[in-house]
Amino acid sequence: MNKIDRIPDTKQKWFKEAKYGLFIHWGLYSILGGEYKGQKTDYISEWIMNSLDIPVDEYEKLAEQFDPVNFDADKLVKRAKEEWGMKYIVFTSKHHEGFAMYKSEVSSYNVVDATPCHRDILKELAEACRKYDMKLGLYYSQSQDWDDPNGYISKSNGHEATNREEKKISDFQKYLDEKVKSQLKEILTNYGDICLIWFDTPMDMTVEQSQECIDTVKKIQPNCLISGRIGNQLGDYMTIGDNYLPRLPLDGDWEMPATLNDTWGYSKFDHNWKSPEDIIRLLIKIVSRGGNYLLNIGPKADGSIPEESCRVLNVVGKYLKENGEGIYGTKKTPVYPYELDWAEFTCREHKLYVHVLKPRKRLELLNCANHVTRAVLLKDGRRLDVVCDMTCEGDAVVIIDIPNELREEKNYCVCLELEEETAIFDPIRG
Ligand code: H79
Repeated sequence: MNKIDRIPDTKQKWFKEAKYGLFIHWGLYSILGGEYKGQKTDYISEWIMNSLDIPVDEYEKLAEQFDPVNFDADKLVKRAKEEWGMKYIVFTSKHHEGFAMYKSEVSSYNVVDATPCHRDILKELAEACRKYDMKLGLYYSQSQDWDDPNGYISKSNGHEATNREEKKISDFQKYLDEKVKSQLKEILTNYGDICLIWFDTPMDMTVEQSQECIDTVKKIQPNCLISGRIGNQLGDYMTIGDNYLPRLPLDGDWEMPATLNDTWGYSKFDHNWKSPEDIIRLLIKIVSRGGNYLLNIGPKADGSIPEESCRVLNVVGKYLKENGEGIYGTKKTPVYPYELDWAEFTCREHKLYVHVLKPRKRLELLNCANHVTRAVLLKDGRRLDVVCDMTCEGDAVVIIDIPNELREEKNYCVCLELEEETAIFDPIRG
């Protein structure tokens, strides 16, 4: 079978069940917050070095300002786990800018050697993750590196990068051999269990070069997963395009990386925050289509988390606390034949979860042909009246009465216990 046709399967229960992870984009770009010398970037803020063509030696000086006095790894991981309901964290150990957020022996362009704070941020995070039993994955930009003369640099911003010369591909191999593989070894050796390496933007990497990265990872931590963006369809799971939600359920293991506003790194200017309702709906859609939602925060340079992010994540976390049974460990869900604005569905064996996202007096599931033995409100375990019926037109319908005091409420979940193993949605008949 062609690799391309392979259904990605991590064979790892935790990944299949996790459903919700926290992406953290933090680096020197966080200091700029989308603005350099009075010039704002129109693009995602972590790309500012590239988009504004900041010369390497100027950009490197930013490290002298990095002193995150308000970064508290323990508090962040505890929050992610207990308040926000995330099951794993993915942290930028090195983004395209080339700066390592951990103590590297390979390059002194790292957070311990090049900054006044001398703190190994990754170590702090890894210790907190161990303490709270949180899985930790690491973003590592294996191909673009705007600091290393042999790393790729994207020229897709419509103009040639002025601070770099055209490079031969043979030089990329040198960068791969000398920086990437050595740094991968460091992050996989010195920080305990790493659940995945989040490779990104493979550019023109060859099959062999992708495989070399994979071999480097697996030799040290065989259970460490490889993101889809290692390139050449060699990842352990599929990584969907940034902020692109698949319209239909997808077979196999996949993950959608996404932002809360329109940038990954911190930006002073981006106030386009999604609402908690947007995020809850996206989470349920992603989960019902079989994927994991990797949702991003971009800490400020001082290590604090933007207040707006926390506000949204807190509300989503509350939904998960009350209704997590309808999210974690659920399975790809059959496509319900109608577009409803008030409900989304998830499922597991013998259970169909109706996530109610707008106020309703009653839930009518036209064309749902299951025999429902019980309907339970997840947040308090109370039983709701349910009838499996037939409409005047002869279609199957399941009707759940919503008690008076809940009729103005939204964002709750009803579990339907089914005689059948799966949800049965009849096709639309005229
Ligand atoms: O880490 C985040 C992004 O920085 C990274 N992937 C997520 C998880 C990413 N790398 N590349 N891309 C996203 C594609 C980026 C394309 C663009 Fe641009 C960057 C569009 C706007 C800025 C390059 C520069 C193309 C146009 C201008």
